[in-house]
Amino acid sequence: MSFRKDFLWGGATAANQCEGGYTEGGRGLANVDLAPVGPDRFSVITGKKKMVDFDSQHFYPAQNAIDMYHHYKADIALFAEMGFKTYRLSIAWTRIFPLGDETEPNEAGLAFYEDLFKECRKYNIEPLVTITHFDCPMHLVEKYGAWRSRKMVGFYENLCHAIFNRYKGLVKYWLTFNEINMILHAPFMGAGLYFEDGENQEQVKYQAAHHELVASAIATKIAHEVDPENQVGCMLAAGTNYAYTCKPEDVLAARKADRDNFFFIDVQSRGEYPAYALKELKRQGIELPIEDGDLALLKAHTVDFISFSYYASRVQSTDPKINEKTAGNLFASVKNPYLAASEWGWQIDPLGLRITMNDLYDRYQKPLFIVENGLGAVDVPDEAGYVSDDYRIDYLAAHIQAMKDAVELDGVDLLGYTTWGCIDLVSAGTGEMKKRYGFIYVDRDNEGNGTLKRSKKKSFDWYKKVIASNGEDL
Ligand code: BGP
Repeated sequence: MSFRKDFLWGGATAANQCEGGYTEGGRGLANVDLAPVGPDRFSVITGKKKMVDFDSQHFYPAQNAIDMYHHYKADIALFAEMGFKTYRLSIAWTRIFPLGDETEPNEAGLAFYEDLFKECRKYNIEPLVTITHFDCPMHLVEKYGAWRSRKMVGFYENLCHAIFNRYKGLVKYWLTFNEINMILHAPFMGAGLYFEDGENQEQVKYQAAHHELVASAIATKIAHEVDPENQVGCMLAAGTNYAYTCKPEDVLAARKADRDNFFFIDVQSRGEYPAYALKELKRQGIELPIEDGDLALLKAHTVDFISFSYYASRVQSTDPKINEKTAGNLFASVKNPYLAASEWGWQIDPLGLRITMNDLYDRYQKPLFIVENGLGAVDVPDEAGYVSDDYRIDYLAAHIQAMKDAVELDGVDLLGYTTWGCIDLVSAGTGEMKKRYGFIYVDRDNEGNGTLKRSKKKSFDWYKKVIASNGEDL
């Protein structure tokens, strides 16, 4: 036996990618609602293009997504049928505080998630809740410039008070910010940041990062005060960096890329800004807006576990001739000649997961939780509407084997594993429906057409078997 008896098998989603119902129950507008499908999406999510109104030229998938807002009971029943022990989802901030700066929360929003969590509990499914997954109320974006403003810390604190108190006893596992390092790569999606012409973008990003890190420590503090049973995790878009060659310069470049990524988790888990980052920021003339008491707060309220997403490893080279690039969760990387890639160019590297787990466990010595992993692919249903997704099964089986090796052979302490997009949903990076990750097919296309009917793919029964055998039968 390699995995714990209480290993948390499950799947993961995010509110804006699956719920829809974007104006229902008093929900306010969020940044992610305004990221359209098509070429403009990238410039919006990276903060280069300012889009503050919907227009008829674009399609905005988050408006209706897969309408889980109205289907959650049936969807959770399907998760239970697969044997899920946990379901990772996120709370849409704008359902709880539609504008973000109100003093009183919106009861309809609170009631929606209360009901959803009770539905999970009915099947003994432990909710794993991301407090913000790429969402920020648009009102806060426009009025305060989102996370560039210190005021956000207080608004986030209000959100935490409201949800920790209301869901006490229903939710025990919390993640403060999804892929917190995405501030640096997708500033609008990650932290609601738009840039003004000529402003120092790096300064704004690190300023926002400090605010999020302070907010994360406050959330951890409140969570533990409200209920000592609460377990709070940070969440990193992970993926180890390889040196293209053993040339020391390449090795240093790979180490540097890893450290740039660890920056956030070093603060959330060790409670201190790492020396290498302080030096680098100083060299770049970036000032962290540290206020009195911030450093003590960061030190006192570190996370209980380290969660992360893993899709691909990356490669660093200092040789300008090695310039064939590949994608991978918004991180461009040098192409690795030893690896195959998904249709979107994300390199497939199961052993990289074992290496990443070892890197994180060696560095932080805290339990890990893999909260995203999976293969985005175009699924084509046969005439009977069935998807034989053997490619997805192969991908997941290889990654589960690698995580098993990390646990069994390397002694890594792993709490659980939730595959990304356990039910088909809207892609964060492209906004498309055709990039699917699920065990459950949803009849909806890129333009928003379709019956929304749910059907089990081949991987549904496979994952059920994996969970039933606690990962022994792959
Ligand atoms: C992560 C996000 C998810 C998710 C996933 C897959 O970065 O946390 O929200 O979408 O990547 O990415 P994509 O949807 O672009 O395929």
